[in-house]
Amino acid sequence: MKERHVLFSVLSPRPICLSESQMAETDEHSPTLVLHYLENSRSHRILWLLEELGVPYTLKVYKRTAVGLAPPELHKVHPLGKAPVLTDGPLMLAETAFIVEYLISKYGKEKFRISDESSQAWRDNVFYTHYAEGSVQPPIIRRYVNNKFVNHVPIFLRPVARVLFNKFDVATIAPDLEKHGKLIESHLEVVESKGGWFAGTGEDKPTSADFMMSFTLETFLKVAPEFVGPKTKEYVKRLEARPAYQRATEKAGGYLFLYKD
Ligand SMILES: N[C@@H](CCC(=O)N[C@@H](CS)C(=O)NCC(=O)O)C(=O)O
Repeated sequence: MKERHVLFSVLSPRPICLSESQMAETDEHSPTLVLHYLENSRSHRILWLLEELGVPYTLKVYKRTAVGLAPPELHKVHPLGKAPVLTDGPLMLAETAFIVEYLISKYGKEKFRISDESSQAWRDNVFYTHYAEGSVQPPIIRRYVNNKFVNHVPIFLRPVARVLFNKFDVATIAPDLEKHGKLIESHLEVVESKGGWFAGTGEDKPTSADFMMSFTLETFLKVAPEFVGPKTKEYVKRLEARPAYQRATEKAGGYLFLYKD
């Protein structure tokens, strides 16, 4: 019996199954990558990765609504209406980390991959790939949303709202962010002599952890620069200086979270 590959589709009630020959066909005729990109968002990780990979893709940029949410058109693309979403032929992929891993595994060849699964580099890469969205992004978003909320409170109530939110921040969000800032800084100190990227492979190559941590650190710097160490700042500058990163920013028509000293 022919081997079958089970592929992922959010919209399909059942997984899509393609045979070997169908897989080859899909690859051959692939015009197929479409990135649904919400402005100033996590989508920037994927745009940067696509530019690094040098694969052809179509970019669809969506503007945020007046209150900063995704527009209704993005809800037509995916049930959650969140970005990024990537389609590759018949496949629809959501969740940044999944998209990053999918792209690197399908299009990365030796680029951006760590083959030795028993190495510390492999473990660090997997850890930071998941840590980005799973652990450090939530307190960053909490502070970002709180700040936004306070600025939308009617002006005469704003001083009170500021005091209340500040109390909450000092008690809960700030200590968390401080711990994350220290962990990241000390890790970047360790990998400094090993290529300087999150996995510390010894080579000058970003891996999935770096694509994931890019938006995370940029937003960290925006909302809590007081907890971001010097090595982390240097790291963000270095990734933003890469030609592929700059092409990504240009194609997106700008990006609000670029790091400014
Ligand atoms: N964990 C998801 C989060 C997706 C997400 O929340 N995306 C934001 C952009 S940064 C979004 O689409 N926000 C618009 C909205 O919620 O309406 C991922 O990593 O893809």
